[in-house]
Amino acid sequence: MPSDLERACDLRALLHRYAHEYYVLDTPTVPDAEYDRLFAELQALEIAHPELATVDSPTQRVGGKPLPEFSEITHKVPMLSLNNAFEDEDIAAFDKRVREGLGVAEVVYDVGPKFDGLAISLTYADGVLTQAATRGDGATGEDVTQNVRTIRAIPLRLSGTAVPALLEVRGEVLMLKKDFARLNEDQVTRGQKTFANPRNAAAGSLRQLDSRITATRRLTFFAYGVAQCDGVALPGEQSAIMDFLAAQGFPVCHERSRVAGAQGLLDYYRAIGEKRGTLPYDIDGVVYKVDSLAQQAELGFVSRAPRWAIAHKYPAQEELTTVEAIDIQVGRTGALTPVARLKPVFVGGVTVTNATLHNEDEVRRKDVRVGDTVIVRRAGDVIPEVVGVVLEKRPMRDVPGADLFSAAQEPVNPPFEMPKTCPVCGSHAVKGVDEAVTRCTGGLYCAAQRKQALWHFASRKALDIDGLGDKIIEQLVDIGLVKTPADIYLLNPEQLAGLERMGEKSAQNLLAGIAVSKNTTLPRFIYALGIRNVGEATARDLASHFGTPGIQKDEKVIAEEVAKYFAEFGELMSDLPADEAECKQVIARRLDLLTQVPDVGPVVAQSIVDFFAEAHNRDVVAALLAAGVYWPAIEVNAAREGPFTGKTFVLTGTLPTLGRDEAKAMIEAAGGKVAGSVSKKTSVVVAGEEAGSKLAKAQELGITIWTEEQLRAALA
Ligand code: JCF
Repeated sequence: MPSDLERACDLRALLHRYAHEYYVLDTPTVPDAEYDRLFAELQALEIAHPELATVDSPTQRVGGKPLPEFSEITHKVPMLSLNNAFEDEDIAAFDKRVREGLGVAEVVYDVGPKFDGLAISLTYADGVLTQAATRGDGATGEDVTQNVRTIRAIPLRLSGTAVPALLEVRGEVLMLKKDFARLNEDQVTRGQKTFANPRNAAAGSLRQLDSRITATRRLTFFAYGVAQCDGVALPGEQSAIMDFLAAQGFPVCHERSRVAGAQGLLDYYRAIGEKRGTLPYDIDGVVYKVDSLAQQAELGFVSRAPRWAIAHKYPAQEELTTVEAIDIQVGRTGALTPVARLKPVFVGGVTVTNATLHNEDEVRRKDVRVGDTVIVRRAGDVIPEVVGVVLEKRPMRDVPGADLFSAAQEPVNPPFEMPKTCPVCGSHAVKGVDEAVTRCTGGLYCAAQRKQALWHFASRKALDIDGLGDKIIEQLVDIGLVKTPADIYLLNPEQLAGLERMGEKSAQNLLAGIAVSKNTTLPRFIYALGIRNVGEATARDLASHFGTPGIQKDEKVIAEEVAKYFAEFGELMSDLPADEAECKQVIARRLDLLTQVPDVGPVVAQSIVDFFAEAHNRDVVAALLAAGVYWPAIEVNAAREGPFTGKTFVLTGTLPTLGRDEAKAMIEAAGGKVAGSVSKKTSVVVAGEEAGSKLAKAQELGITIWTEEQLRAALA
C-alpha cells in the first residue's frame, strides 16, 4: 500500500503524462473518463491532506477566486510585433534585405503558421510556472497567471532533462475551431451571447477575472520562441529552440518547417494556404524567421520589429462593412431567405456584396438591421456570412422627450421583420411550427419558384439543356411562354425569335439543346423534378431500387400509362382517396414502400409522397413523357444469394469498428438489403453507439436488434 504522499506523486505523474500525450503529442492513450477518475482521486487526496498539494499539481487547473482586476506586469524583454507582408514581392524584398545585411548568397529560415490567437509570455522559475502575462502594449501586459494555469496544454512544470533556472517562453493562446463551435452552441443554449470568432472567444476566456470560467473553456497553446533562458545553454538555431521547447513539454506546431531562400518561403506560404481551411485552428498568415540566432543578432531590430522575421499574411477572412438593405430571396421550393446587401468589401480574396442571413431566427439572434456595421466573414470557398453586428456602431438618436434626468438613446433602425407575404407573387408566407424556414405558399404560381424550378430542371446534373440559361428562363417565364418544364419542349423558332438577345443561330442552338436533352436517364429525370429533399444521390437510389422498363425514343407515351415507366414507384402516382381513413392508409403504404430504399428516411419519403399527391406535378411528368423525353431501362439487381437473402437491415448509431458503407457492403454481399428507416418489414436493426429514434422504433416493433459483433458472428 503506497502512502498518500506516494499515491499523490504517482497520480500527478500519470495525469501529467496523459495531458502531455493528449495536448502536446496529439496522441491520447487513455479515455477521458479514466483521466477524470484519476483527477478526482488526486483532488480528494489533496483536500484531505492540504500539505500534499503542489503548485504544479494538475488540480491547480480548475481556477480560483475571482480577481478584482488584473495586475500589471512589465516585460523584461519587450514583446515585439512583426512586420507584415502581403505580396510575393514583399517577401522577395525581405529575403534580399536579409541576404545583403548578412552578405550571404542564401539564407535558411524557420517557418511556421501565424496563429490567430493572443500572444502570451510564460515564466518558469526552476522549472515551475510562476507567471503568465498578456502582451498588452508590448512593454507591459496583464497578469493572467491564474487563468493560464487552467490551460491543460501549458505545462505547469518543465519536463526537459536539463531544467533552466529561469525560462521565459513566448507563444500564442488560441481556441480550436471545434471547441469554438461547441462553446457557441453552449452559449446559445444558455441564452448567452455568442463569440464572433475563435480569437474573440480565446481573448474573452483568457481575460476573465474569474479563472473558474476560464477553466471551463477549452483553450490551447503553441509556443513559438524563448525570450530569456538562464542556466541552460540554448541551441543556436530557432528550429532547434523549437525542438528544445517541445522537449520541455510545450506544444509546438506540427506544420513548422525549415526552408531556404525566397522561393522556399513562397512555396511554404502556398502549401499552408491550401491547408488553411482544414487546419484545426484559425491562422492569419505564416511567420518566417532567420534560423541562425547568430545571424538574427547580426541583423538586429528596426524600431519595434525584428529585421530577421516577417509575417506573410493571407487575405483577411473577416472585414467590417455596412448593411445597405435586407432583401428576401425566393428559393426553388419557396423558402424565403433574407439576404444582406452589403457595401462592397474585399474579404477572403474577393469582393463581397451579399451575404445570406439564412432565416428569420438567425437574423433575430444576430439582430442584424439595415444601417448596421457588421463583421463579414468569407473563409476559404465557404459562402460569405454575417458573423455579427458591431453594436457600438449602430446609428442611435435621442429619445424624444428625454430630459437631463432620463437622457436616453434608441436605435434609428428598427429590428428586421420577415414579410408576411412572398415579395415576388404576394402569396402568404408561412412558417411551420418548430421550423426555421418561412415559405411562399405560391408553388409554381410564384414566378420566382417557377424560374428556379426551370433552372434546376435544365441544369447540368438534371436534363442538361444546353443554351437554356438564367436570362432566357427569366424572359420565357415573364412573357408567359413557359410555365412548367414540359412547356420547354413545345417552344418553336418563332417564339424564341421574339426574345431579347436571341439571334437565329442561338435560337437554333437552344432548340437543338432541348431536343438532345430528351435522351436522359431515370435518375436525372427524378432529380430534375425538383422534389424537396431529393438530391442527385437520392434520385439515383430511387431509380436503382425501383428500376424502370425504359422508354423508347419516339415511343408514344399516353397519360394513363405513365406510371408503368416508373415500375413499383409508379404506385405513388395516383390521386389520394377522398376518404380520410383510406387516405391515411395509402399514405402509410407509400411511405413504407419508400423507406425500404437505402438512405431514404421518413422526411425524404414524405416529401416524395407529397410531391406526387399533387395532380399538377403528375401532369408535368405526363406532359414531359408525352413531349418525348425518354430513358433506358434499369434492371433491379436480382437479390444476391447468401445468408441474408430476403432480409432487410437498418443501420443506426456508430458501430465500434465498421463504417456505415463497410457494414452496408458486408450485408449486401451476403444478399441482404439495407434500408434507410425502420418499419415492420425490417428484419434486423444493427445498432451502435448513440443510436437514437431508429433503435427506439425497432424496440417498439419488436424487431431483432444486433450489435456489430452479432452481425459479424452471423456472417462468420
Ligand atoms: O503565431 C503567431 N501569432 C506568432 C507571433 C508566431 C511567431 O513565431 C511570432 C509571433 C510574434 C513575434 N514570433 C515573433 C517573434
